Amino acid sequence: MYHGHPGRGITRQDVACRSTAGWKPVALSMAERTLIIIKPDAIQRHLAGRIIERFERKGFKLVAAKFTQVSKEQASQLYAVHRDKPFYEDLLKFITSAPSLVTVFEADGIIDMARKMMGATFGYEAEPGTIRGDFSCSQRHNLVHGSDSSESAEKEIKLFFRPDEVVDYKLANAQWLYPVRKNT
Ligand code: RTP
Ligand code: MG
Repeated sequence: MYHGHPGRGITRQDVACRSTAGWKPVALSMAERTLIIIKPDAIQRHLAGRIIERFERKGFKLVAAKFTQVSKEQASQLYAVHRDKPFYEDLLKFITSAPSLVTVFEADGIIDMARKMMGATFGYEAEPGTIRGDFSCSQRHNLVHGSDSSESAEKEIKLFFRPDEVVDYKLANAQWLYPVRKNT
């Protein structure tokens, strides 16, 4: 029986199964994934390492990374939902203007956790303690992108990575990072 994040389907790496001995963890290979882009402003401001460090420290598992300049085609698909917004053209110009570090991280419930860690969209509104709140005052130059739903994550990861570029491996310390969540 699954005891992961509510409403997300079977996505976590460690799930609980009932046996005669009670609940015990069982390994599953597909935890939730998200596309995190360390945007051009973060690279230019030498903040990539500090941003990655926050996600690593939280316990997210890095499963893919690519240092690349986002193409117009990739950007238009990434931000397709904003096609009709007044800031769309400038947003595309910014995200394609210089290299980004495109990554995929994995953890149960990662999409919500990563968005919280990133903070509100505009740097000047983001709470201190969040990435944008600590390092950005800007509306557009907000350092980091994170998928906003599992459907978006699936599409966005495919925009940047072939399936064999997302690496499936075992984290040696998973048992310390991801204790089984039980029904409360
Ligand atoms: P992202 O997609 O980059 O992770 O950011 P987000 O979900 O927090 O924000 P979203 O609403 O998806 O907006 C995408 C990017 O567009 C720029 N933006 N400019 N009114 C404006 O000028 C405006 N609104 C949004 C930001 O760079 C934002 O990250
Ligand atoms: Mg967005």
